[in-house]
Amino acid sequence: MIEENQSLTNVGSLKKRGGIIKNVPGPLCISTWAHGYKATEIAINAMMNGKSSLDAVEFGINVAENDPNVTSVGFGGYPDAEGNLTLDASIMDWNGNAGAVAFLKEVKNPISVARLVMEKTPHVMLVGEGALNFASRNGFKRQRLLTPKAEEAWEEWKKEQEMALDEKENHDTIGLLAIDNKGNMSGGVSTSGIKFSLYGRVGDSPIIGAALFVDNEVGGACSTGFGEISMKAVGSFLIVEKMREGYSPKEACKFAVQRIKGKNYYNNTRQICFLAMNKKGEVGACALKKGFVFAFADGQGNQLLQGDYLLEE
Ligand code: SD4
Repeated sequence: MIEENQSLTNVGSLKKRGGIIKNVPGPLCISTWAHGYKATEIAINAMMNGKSSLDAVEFGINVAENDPNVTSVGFGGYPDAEGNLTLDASIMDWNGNAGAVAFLKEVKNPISVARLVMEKTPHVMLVGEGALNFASRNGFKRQRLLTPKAEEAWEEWKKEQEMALDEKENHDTIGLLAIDNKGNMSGGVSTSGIKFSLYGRVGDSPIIGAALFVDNEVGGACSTGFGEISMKAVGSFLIVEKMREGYSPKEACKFAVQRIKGKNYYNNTRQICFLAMNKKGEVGACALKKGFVFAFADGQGNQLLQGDYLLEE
């Protein structure tokens, strides 16, 4: 396993590579940001050992959720403006099944709860206290998730109160898409949301079609960044539908970001990033602004790549 800093200096460019093509079937996965590297490592190993893409998505995302240094996911996530840490997640499998939780407190692994919602209930989403009760009934431990580091950052922010919403250094929601040995695709997203946002705010991550969409006939997409943008544009669904029309994952992500840029949400100051993979194993990524990296892993290894982007700043 390589350190995050080390992997960042090794980052390659998807643009230079012109996209990656892998002949499926065969395990393959992609995940957002530098911490996606550890997640894809776990996910690819699981699939190499015969696990399904759904297991791979859950296990990979659990890695980021359990890591206190990933401050936008699970344990160690930064809280909202009132100091509450609430978590959102969604998951989809190759049969079009979907599960999600939003505004979940005190449970470290929202992606696993989302999976349970998908598998054990007729519903797609549980929120807040209901989601917490459901998780508790199903054996998930309730625990304090706010770390001293996150609490200190919140205290600091309260003192400053410079901005109502502070998205600096806060882009590390995890999204992961995987294809297993059988050629089945699954995807998942997990986050603690935009730090210091209004109490009660839920972003795109638990919204099927916004931060996540998988159609096993076509492919899948996920988003990270300022979730309100992806919610307004229904970004991941849009990308999968463009791939259905014949766009490559890279072209489809770019199409979505171009549309978003044209809408000029928030004067195009806030970052939004999309990652997609089709059934052929082609991969693409595009962000509004520079800086989006993602991990790509197959049977041959794991690498960090740079996504395309439309704006330098
Ligand atoms: C949200 N999309 O809650 C998430 C935040 C995020 O990287 O992706 N940060 O809006």
